Amino acid sequence: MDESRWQKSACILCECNCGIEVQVQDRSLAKIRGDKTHPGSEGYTCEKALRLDHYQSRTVRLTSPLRRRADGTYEEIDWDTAITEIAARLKAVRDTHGGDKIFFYGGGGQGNHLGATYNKALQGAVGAKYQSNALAQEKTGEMYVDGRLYGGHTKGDFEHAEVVVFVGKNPWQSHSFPRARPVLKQLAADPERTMVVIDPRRSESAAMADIHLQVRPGTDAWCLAALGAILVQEDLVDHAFIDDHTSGAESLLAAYREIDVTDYADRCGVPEDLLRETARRIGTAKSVCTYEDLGIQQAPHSTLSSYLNKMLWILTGNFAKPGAMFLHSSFAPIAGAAPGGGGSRRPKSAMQRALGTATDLAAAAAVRLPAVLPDFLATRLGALLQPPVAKVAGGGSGAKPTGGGRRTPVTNARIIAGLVPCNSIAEEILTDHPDRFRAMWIDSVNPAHSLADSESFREAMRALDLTVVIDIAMTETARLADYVLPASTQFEKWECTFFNVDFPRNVFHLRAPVMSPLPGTLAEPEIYTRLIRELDVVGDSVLEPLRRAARRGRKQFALAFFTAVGSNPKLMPLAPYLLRETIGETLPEGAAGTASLWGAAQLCAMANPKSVRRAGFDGTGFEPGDKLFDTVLRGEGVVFTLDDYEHAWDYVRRPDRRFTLEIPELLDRVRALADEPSSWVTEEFPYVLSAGERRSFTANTIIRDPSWRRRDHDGALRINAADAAGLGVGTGDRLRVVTERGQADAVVEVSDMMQAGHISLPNGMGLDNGSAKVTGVAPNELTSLHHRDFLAGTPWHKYVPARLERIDA
Ligand SMILES: Nc1nc2c(c(=O)[nH]1)N[C@H]1C(S)=C(S)[C@@H](COP(=O)(O)OP(=O)(O)OC[C@H]3O[C@@H](n4cnc5c(=O)[nH]c(N)nc54)[C@H](O)[C@@H]3O)O[C@H]1N2
Ligand SMILES: Nc1nc2c(c(=O)[nH]1)N[C@H]1C(S)=C(S)[C@@H](COP(=O)(O)OP(=O)(O)OC[C@H]3O[C@@H](n4cnc5c(=O)[nH]c(N)nc54)[C@H](O)[C@@H]3O)O[C@H]1N2
Ligand code: SF4
Ligand SMILES: [Mo]
Repeated sequence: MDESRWQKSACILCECNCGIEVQVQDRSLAKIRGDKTHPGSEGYTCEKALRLDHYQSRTVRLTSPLRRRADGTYEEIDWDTAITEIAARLKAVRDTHGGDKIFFYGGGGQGNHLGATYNKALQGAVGAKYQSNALAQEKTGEMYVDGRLYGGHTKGDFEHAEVVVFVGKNPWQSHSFPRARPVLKQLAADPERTMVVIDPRRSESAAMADIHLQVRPGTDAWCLAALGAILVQEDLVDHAFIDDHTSGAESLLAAYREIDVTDYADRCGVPEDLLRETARRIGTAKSVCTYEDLGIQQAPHSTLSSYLNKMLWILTGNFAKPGAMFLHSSFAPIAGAAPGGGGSRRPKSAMQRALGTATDLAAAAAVRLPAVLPDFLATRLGALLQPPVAKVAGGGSGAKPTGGGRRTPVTNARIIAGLVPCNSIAEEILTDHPDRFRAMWIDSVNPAHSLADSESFREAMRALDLTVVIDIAMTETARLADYVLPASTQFEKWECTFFNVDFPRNVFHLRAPVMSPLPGTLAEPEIYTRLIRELDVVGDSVLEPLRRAARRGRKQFALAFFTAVGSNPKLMPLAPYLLRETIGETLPEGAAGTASLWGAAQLCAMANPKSVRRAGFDGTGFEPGDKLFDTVLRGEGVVFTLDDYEHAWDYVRRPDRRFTLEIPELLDRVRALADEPSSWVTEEFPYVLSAGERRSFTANTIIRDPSWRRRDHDGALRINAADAAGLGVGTGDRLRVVTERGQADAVVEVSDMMQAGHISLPNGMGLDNGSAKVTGVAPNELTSLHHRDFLAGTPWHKYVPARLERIDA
């Protein structure tokens, strides 16, 4: 490999995955720049991408599978031994307790989802039924609301909106949409446009905003309810939109009419006049979009706040037009379907097309399709065709409005989007209940650091019969596992993410490796493939005909593949593995692991035929999917769907394409706000600690080398000047933070960002990198499991009651 050339890749530090170009020298990323040809990021990166070599070559890497000894130390074992032993132990758990007792956590981080497709296949191979990942401690409340309202994920057109509302979101630091900083700067500079930020803290974004609603921590529900109430009471709602595009508005509007705006303004600490000015601006703008994030999703009333936030743009008709909100396509699901399920017109017609395609091809090839194929395509394949958050929570025709859905086996917690609430995981394990989980499979995540109440999680891991971690480093979680499997980094293998959430152009980027794998490591697709082979769940009688078809050509393969899984639905969960073992063998050297994306590309083309065709992938039958797959294999960012603004309606998963506004269990909560307390601190713990703020040098726990941070090296505890003076401390001093669950010492930064009574610590700190030295506070040593949302079970990381103590005493 010519190492001085620029190679295309992407940043892996947040879900934007900005396109980058790198030069490699001696296995390090010697030069990094933004990729101007990338259709999403267009050359943009933030300062963090330029420090990616701290991930690639300054992480103390794992280079051999490790097995835990009885005394808690680890010994190196070879890959064959690891695969054989782990497969045997998985089988033992499955045969003794049932495959559903093997719990899967993670599967991908901010940059690596390719392995997750094979992780799903392993779940299928052992008969697992329960899984989760970080989305179930942030996004499941919003997913629930999205599922009930319209059955899809929404995003905003921030580049063109006249009014943008950020709710508990600091995009200057955390990004989450392409080219966030230039977009924010333009918004702030344009006198015709208004930026609203709802945040108790004067964040970088709040400081740029035209309107900053500086709520008291945790009181967003009152703030958002008051904004909606003003829209309704001052008649700023879009009646035509409500009449034409929604159902169930009456009870919602009635609830808003009853709200005492003056009282709610008082409760959230924002002047009533400012709330009225904001609501009027929202109610009269040509276009409005909103972005909600952790500030409400990890705070009291989070699911309710998501509902109230969405009403701001729905009541004002801000959907499917420039500058407004939209639903979008997805290349592949990032989470599963969940309780309820809306009647969906699009997937069904997509299935009919798929069936038509298969039938035509069968006729051409003079093959008889199995009789079960129509049924299969209408049911099983349909589930796969759903976008990430479709069918999240009922609504639509035939679905129970309560969104009953699946529950966890021990604590009966609600499973949303197929994910067990993160705060329930330890509780599902630390019990005598016969249905408790017995084994845990952990990949590309660090739950012993990222889940609330780290001590409970550590106990849970120790209580299990088998724990396996796949990671590149010996993390806080890996150190508790029975087996640790070393992965190649995201620059040493083919990778991609399914964070493809844009509109009207949606971008998918499959990245090629920029260097060879570190000896001893394997890419996840290879790890899973070896394990599934060892589990021996698919015989050669299935694989051989598919291999032969793959050698004959893509069309023949497509037909054989869909026919095989159609006639034997048990093969469906194993589809990524089948593809890897068959069509994977026809792909360029080292790229066999991308085979699952052939299936994803086919399903994407079937689910979004017009949009995929508009993006340039045309033809009949399986051709569009094949073309899409071949194009992504070039290793560049690819626009895979192209829409017009009004096409956003096509993504609404409802037979009548109407939004279902009434969510009874949340409406009850809206009404209850009038009489509820709006503060949860106590005399013993009088401060609100936000445990896990995004700063210029935080990136979850992806970079372990502390020297990557150019600022805020210690991860300071931010505190308001009056509070600091009261405690007699200044910047650089240390304070002890004490919560009901733990305590930690932190370096103080007196900051005018903070309001009195509110303190904050950054996320992703408290890691070591192979030595005992740890920098900063690991936030979840301070958080508890029981502080969580009533409906989604999402944690209150942003609202941890705490007290501060001087250390010198
Ligand atoms: N630099 C950087 N960027 C990242 C990441 C990272 O680690 N570092 N992580 C990525 C990930 S995984 C995610 S999920 C996103 C998260 O992105 P954000 O949600 O934007 O990140 P946070 O800083 O955790 O929280 C946002 C804001 O919520 C505010 N907040 C605290 N309490 C409340 C409250 O009660 N009400 C309101 N309205 N606001 C409150 C905080 O002051 C903060 O400014 O960032 C992504 N981007
Ligand atoms: N208190 C508090 N807790 C929080 C948050 C908060 O704000 N406050 N934020 C929450 C949020 S929003 C999120 S998203 C989570 C994030 O927390 P997690 O979901 O646990 O994810 P990461 O911290 O990103 O961990 C990524 C892991 O993947 C490993 N890794 C990197 N590359 C590869 C690879 O190619 N293959 C494999 N197998 N592994 C790899 C890294 O070494 C690291 O161990 O944290 C959550 N926890
Ligand atoms: S951290 Fe996020 S915004 Fe910054 S370069 Fe990486 S992907 Fe882009
Ligand atoms: Mo996140």
